[in-house]
Amino acid sequence: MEKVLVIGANGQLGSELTDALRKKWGTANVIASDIRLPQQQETDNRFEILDALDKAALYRIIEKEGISQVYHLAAVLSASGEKNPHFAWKLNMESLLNVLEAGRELKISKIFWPSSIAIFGPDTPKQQVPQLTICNPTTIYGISKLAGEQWCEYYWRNWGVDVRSLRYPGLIGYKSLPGGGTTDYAVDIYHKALEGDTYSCFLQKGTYLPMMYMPDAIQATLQLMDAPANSISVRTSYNVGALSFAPEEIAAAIRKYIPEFRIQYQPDFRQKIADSWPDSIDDSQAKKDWGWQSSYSLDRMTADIIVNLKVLKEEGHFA
Ligand code: AKB
Repeated sequence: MEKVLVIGANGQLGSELTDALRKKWGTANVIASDIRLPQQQETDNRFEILDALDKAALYRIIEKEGISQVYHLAAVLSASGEKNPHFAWKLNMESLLNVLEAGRELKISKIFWPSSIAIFGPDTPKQQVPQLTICNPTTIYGISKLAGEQWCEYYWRNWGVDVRSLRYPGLIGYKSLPGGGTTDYAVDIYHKALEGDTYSCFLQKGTYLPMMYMPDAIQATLQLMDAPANSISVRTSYNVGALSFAPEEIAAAIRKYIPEFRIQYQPDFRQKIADSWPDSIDDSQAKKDWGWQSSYSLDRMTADIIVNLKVLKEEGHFA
């Protein structure tokens, strides 16, 4: 039985991954942590306040709880990172080094750390980006993720720390609101559609980006973490692909359920970030090594989100 610590558990990915880990390992064996308490919490759920930059506090929790797996999700994303690049670098890098050091010194058996398609830049091929390619990211978030990937491989190679990673595309979930990303429009748009508003999109028509529905992201993460160590040939971070669409295509998918929905385009500074990223990802290595396969099309994801988000909104979530 594993004892799991999730760092950054209140975030969009963190909240859903923590639920999945609780189902897998049992509520008592999963400790969620974040810099502040979650807005809602089940009484049985275990939670610790943890600043990911506080190495001593991190070590205390790991030792007190006998933690064997850490999922380190806390990060400043691409759009927020451009507003405060030095802080983004500090949080993203120092917190990762704290966790890797804990892996080495406290002998944690497995670590998960997310990378991102933000490691790619304008020199990267646009279509079906291979696992190994030119990166040259232009955002501080992308630079920190690319450096982080190298640190992960370094800890594996030199000290055998079993750290595993995925280059997530833009993640789309309906259970919580995203914060600070460039791909966030693909979450906001469903909220606006259900509120009966016109959506003002901060990316322009024709901006294709790699995206993934949250259940696929959770599935990929659990599958990677369950894979035998000798099947993991990539110790930087795996390309994982699922969807690739532009704003007008997600709007058209929504209109199948809400025909009166309208979108308008008002690109801002995030357009430049989106333009520096690829359109689609070649994930054949992940398929070969640990059997990755996505399940959701744009239409299937949209159907699922519209039904479930409508219920959440009627129940007063996000009010
Ligand atoms: C962002 O937009 O910054 C993130 C990412 C692609 O990692 N969603």
